Parts: sequence; C-alpha cells; structure tokens
Amino acid sequence: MLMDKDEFKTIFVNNLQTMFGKGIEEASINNKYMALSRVIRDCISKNWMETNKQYSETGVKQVYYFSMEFLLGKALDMHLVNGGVKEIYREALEEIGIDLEELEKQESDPGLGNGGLGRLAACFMESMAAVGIPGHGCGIRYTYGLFEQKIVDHNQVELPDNWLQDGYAWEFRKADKAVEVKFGGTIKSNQQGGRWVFTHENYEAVLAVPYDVPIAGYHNKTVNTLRLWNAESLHDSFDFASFNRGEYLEAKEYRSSVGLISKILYPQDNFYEGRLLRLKQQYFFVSAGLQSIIRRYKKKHTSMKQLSKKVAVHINDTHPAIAVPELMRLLMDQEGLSWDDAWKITTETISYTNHTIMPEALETWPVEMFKSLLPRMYMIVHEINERVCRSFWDAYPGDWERIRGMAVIADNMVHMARLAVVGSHSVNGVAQIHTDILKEHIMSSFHNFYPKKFNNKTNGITHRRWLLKANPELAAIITDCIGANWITDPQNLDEFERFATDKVIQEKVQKVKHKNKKALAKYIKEKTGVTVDTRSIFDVHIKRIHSYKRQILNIFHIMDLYNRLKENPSLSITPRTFIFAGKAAPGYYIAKQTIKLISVLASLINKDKDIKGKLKVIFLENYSVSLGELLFPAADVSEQISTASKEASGTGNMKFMLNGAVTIGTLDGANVEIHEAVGDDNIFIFGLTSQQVFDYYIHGGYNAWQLYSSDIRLKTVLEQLVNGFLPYQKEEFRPLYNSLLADNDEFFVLRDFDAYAKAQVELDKRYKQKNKWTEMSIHNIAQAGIFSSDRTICEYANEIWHTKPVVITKP
Ligand code: CGF
Repeated sequence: MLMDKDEFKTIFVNNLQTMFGKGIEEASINNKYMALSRVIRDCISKNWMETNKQYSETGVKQVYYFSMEFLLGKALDMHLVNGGVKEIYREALEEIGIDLEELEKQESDPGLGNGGLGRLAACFMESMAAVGIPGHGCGIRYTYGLFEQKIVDHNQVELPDNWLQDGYAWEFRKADKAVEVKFGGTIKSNQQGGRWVFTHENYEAVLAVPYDVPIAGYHNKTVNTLRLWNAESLHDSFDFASFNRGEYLEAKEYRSSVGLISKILYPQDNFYEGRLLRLKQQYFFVSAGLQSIIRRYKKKHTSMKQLSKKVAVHINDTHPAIAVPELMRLLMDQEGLSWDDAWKITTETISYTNHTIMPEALETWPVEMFKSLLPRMYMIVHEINERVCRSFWDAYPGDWERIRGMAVIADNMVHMARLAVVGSHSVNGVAQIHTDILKEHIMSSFHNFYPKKFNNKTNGITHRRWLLKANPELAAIITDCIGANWITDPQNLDEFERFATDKVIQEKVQKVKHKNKKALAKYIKEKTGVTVDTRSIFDVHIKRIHSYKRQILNIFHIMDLYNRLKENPSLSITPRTFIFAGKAAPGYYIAKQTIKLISVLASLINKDKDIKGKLKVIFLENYSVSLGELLFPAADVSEQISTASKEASGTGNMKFMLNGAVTIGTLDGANVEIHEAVGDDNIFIFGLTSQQVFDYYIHGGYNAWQLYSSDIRLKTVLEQLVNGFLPYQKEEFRPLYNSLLADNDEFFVLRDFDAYAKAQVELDKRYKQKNKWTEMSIHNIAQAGIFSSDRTICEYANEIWHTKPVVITKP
C-alpha cells in the first residue's frame, strides 16, 4: 500500500482524471469512490501477481474452496484496515475536502449468500489470506444477490438486489480464462485401443467466464483469489447467420436461458428446493472451477497422479457435491486415467463439510432430471453407486435397509450428501455437538463404515472484520491493554481477561458500548422513526427467520412482559429494547408471519404510554453484513435460542461475544463451546438439551396443549394471537397459532418458555449490577479468540488439506 500521503493524493487525483476526465470539483462521490478503489486495486494487484508467481514457483499445495455462496460484505474499508492505511488515507482525503466515510457509503454490499454458510465462506477467505494459506474460492457471480427486504404494511416485500448496477470495483474479468460447460445431449461410447471413449453429442454449451476478486491478507503480501463464474452465450453477441436464416429469435432465447444460470441466488437457507436451474448452477460452477484447476495444474505437471498432493478441493455443503463425478470425468475422459486411479485421486483430493441436519435441507435429485441434464454425470454416479453398494454389502451382508440408507441412488433419487461422503476423504461437522449428532444419528451408518473420515471443525469468524473494523474503539482499548498481537494471533485475546475487574478498563468498555448503542439508536430513529433509550438493555436477535431459530419464543416472552407491565406499570424491570433483523425465504409462510407479528407487536408496544417506555420492539429491514457491523458492537444481549440439536453451529453467537454481548441461549451448536469457554457465570443457558429433544422425537410424550392449559402466561399470549388483541385481522396469525397447538409445537417453544423466562429474569438482575455485567462482557471478549476463523482455517489446513502457510516475500 502507498504509505506516503502526498503520493497517495497525486495518484488519487490522477485516477479521477484518467478514469472520468474530471477534477476534484466536478467529480461525483461515486467517481471519487471508484478512484480511491483504483488506488487500492493497483497496489493489491502487484502483490496478487507476486503471490501467484511464488505459489507457482514453490509448487505449494493449493486449496480451492467451492461454495455456492460467498457473503463478502464491503471491501473498501477492510482493505484499508488490512493494509494499515486507513488513518493516512482519511487524513489525506480530508486535506482535499473529501470525507472517507461518504465514499465508503458508495460501495454496495455484495449479497452473494443467504446467511451463515455464505458468511463462513467469506470469513474463511479472509483468514486464509491473513494466515498465508494458499487458498482460493470458487463460486458464482450472481447478477442479483439475495433480495432486498422492505417491510410494507408489516409484510416482508422482496426487491431485486441489483448489486452490479454501478459496477463492482473489486472484480477483474478474465475472458481469456473462460471454459465451456456442457448440458443435456447424449453420450456415445465406443472402444478405442482397448479403452472406452465417451463422446458428448447434441449438448447445450455455455461459456463460463471468470471474474476474479482479490482477497488480501492482513499486513502481509498474500493476495489469494476468489473466482466467481459468469454464464455467457457461446454465440457472438449478434448471430448474423441465425438472423439470415430467420432463427434469431431462437438464438435470443438461448442467450437468455444461458444468462439465467448466473442470474439469481436462490434465497433459501437450510431448505432445499429441487429446481432444475439450481442443479444447472451447481454443475456450471463446479465444472468450470475444476476445469480451470486442472488446466493450471497441467502447466507444471505431466502426470495427474500427483493431483491430490498439489490440490485440495473443499466442498461447502453438498451444493458442489457434483465435483465428485465431474473430477472423475475429467480424469478419465479427458486425461485417460483408469476408474481406479481416478477414484483414488478424486477421493484424496475432495473433502466435504456438512452444515445442517435439517431433513428439509438435504439435497436429492430425481434420477430423470439428473440424467437428462447431466447424462455423463449420471453414468458416473451410477457406477459409483454400484461399487460403493458392493462394498457396503461386503461389510453388512443382507442388511438391505442399512444399504438402502447409504446408497447414492435410492428410491429413484440421487442423494448428494451420500455422494459427498463416499467421494471425499474427510467429512466434518461445524461444531462439536453437530459432529457428534452426525456421527451418532444422521450419518451413523457412514460413520460406522468410514470412522476415520469424520471429524469436527468448529466454525469461526474473522475477528479483523467483526472487531477491528466493526468496533475500532473497543479494539483500541484491547490493544492498549495487551498489545496488538491479538490481531494476528487471536488466541492472545485471553490476556484481556486480566482486565475484567479493572474499574478503569470497565469504564472504558462501558463508554464504547454506550457510544455504539447511540450510533445504533440514531440508525433506528432514521429507519423506523422510533426513539430508543440507550440506557435500556439492547437485546438483539438477528439471523434468518426460521421456526427452529425460535424468534417466536423471544416474541412470546416480550408479549408476556408487556402483559405484566400493562397489569402493573410500576413492575421493576430494566428497560429493554428488543431488536430483531433477518430475512425470511420468500416462500416460507410461517417465517413471513413471524416478521409480521414482530412488526405488528412493535407498533402496538412502541406507542403505548402506559408502559412508560420500559419496552421497545424494533424490526430492522434488510439485514446484511453491513448492518451486522452496526448491530453486533451495540448489543448487550445475544439471543441464541434455537431448539437444541437444530442449529449446526451458528456464527452470529461468536460475533456477539467478541463484541462483549452476553449470550442467552440453549445448549445448541457452538453455544455449547461458548459456554465451556466462558463458564456458567458469564452466559445464561436454559432449556431442553439435544438429548431431551431427541428423546421427545423418538419416544413421544410431548403435549403442547397441556402446557397451554397449565401455564396462564402461555395461554394468554397464544390467545392474543387470535382474539383481536393485535391490531390486525383476527385470523392473520391463526396458522402460527395452529403450528404451536394443533401441530404440537415441533420446536418446543412452549416447553422452553418457562426456562427462558426465568433466565431472562436472572439476566435482568445481573444487568442491574453494572460493573458485574461489564466483567461478564470482558470475559466474553477475552474468551472469543478460539472462535476466530484463523484457528478454524489452520485446523482445516493441518488436518484436512495438509497444506502449510506460505510467506510471500517482496518482489
Ligand atoms: O451454516 C448453516 C447456516 N444456516 O447457513 N447452514 N446451513 N446450511 C447452519 O444452520 C449454521 O448453524 C451454521 O453456522 C452455518 C455455517 O456452518
């Protein structure tokens, strides 16, 4: 990065002239943002070229992280922080009358992901570059990211997220590196010189064009690559031949169907919808990615047999599981390897992460659909299935039921998770409890057959984005106390523990929290018109809206508090601001109802003078990475209240603790490890354990009606959903009511209500002791180091990918 202020100014002004033909006075804010991005891009580019050169010269093993989602967040500020130039550039810009923050607002937030899974991929990219692991991403350059959420008349409305509208400053189109991906058609096979040759005929070809995004490390020279593939027509932009033949309309149709592949991100999280276009997207980016990896590998190597020594391909959930047959195809059909050699290389190269046990998220494709879209893939999957079933049979002779539950093709469906397990050398869960559930329940047969494949890699988050960048003043306090080592070695954060009872530091931490709360309160006022009390507890529940995440449990507690305050306005509670944000999948009715309920409730409570401002409820629209950067630093309480066993890990829980919020949560996902890290005194744990949940599911015995009849608080709030208490149509929330009573409350909201309410009372009591609370808060910050994605990524590198960090030296 340029460290000299004057040099920076000269280049910046020069960029304005060469890019837009304008001087500072005439240039728009967006022009200035683009010119600043160009300064940074140019600096990064030098290191980027050097990184690639050194990777190639040293022949170090490369990791490719395949993911359908990369939820990146804004890049400009992160580059300034990572490059250590933020203050210099801020001052330099100020001297020429430009406000850096205004420029930062120009950047759009690329929403190329739904939630945890996509954000995890982005954190991993950042950590790999920071730690120096030669790791690259491979995904899709969606024209439209996750929809923009608006709340209109209490309803979620989805608007297209046209994030590329003004161009994306950080991408580099590499047209010369495009590859072809083939769909449909037929496969002809014939024997040539003693081996089978497969030819693909009458297929539809699509051009996959990569757009590379540089991912720079922190204070180092590593710049890795995130390669996002764009689908384009193979035809010229205007096909004269077809125009002359009168077929131009057809060609136009072809182009639009091709364009569709990378047009939209499917807006579902933890839910699978078997759409043909989705399968097309999966094969499109996987085939393109693998082709480009092999092309690069072949520049340096003549034999494919060393592939797994030089390349690791990681698949983020089952979405890229088609990598297994596609790598087999490339190795056999293109490189001429035998089945056995290709299988050995494929399984040694590929590793897989499972992110959920929710049955509705498990991908399976109807055989007919799979076969007609991807005929060669089907042939290979069929053969894989035959072979693995034979080995299962040898291990479990006669146990048809078990083998049916492990077969890659069963009941006329292709099972992608099973394909991923058999075709990889490592299968990991994302938190200890999740991995245990995989091993003991969901994938127990596979675990029994391949015990060594299964391992745990607890998720992590990048503390540089979520603390250093999002909460710079807290970061500065920490650095003053323990030095700056924690930025590169996050485990060192535990040295901050010593300051937990230090009154001076406590006061500083409190001041920063209050300042962050004020900033959030200002945003809330601007967006919703509601004034919130910054001395109240900021209780924050932000994540996708999903029944298993139990926003409803939180809402019932709020309704009960409200009822009690109405009965007794002088009830002694610490004023609370309940803040929600999150998107519901457009077709997920109950989730959309949940948003509506929060919004309706907010309008009722926020204007009720009787309760003397003791409660406020806020729903913030359009939750995104950027909004998260405002919310996490301002939170006092982190709501992590999913039904135990359902949340594989969660990563928001880690962002909250890193910013000093205290968790109220169930023993689910990574909450279990957070609890272990901070100890009983610094977290509020309540509710059923995952074992108890499993027991209910297996042995029955849960009766929601009984709880409804025996707990007056529950009876009241449930009736309030349907008796006209809420200022909306009486029947509006009937489906929600029915899901909890008629359908016997699948996620045990009523069962956990009492325990949750008690934990909230305890929390309220503790918050009243200001210094005690801050002490808890500091414990949380100090123990957050193990939840850094630097730790996670090093575990992947050592135990799965078998690759090492590389120090990129000066050119
Ligand atoms: O992956 C999730 C998230 N919803 O994206 N799952 N998927 N699929 C899990 O539900 C989270 O618990 C997990 O933290 C995240 C990343 O592993």
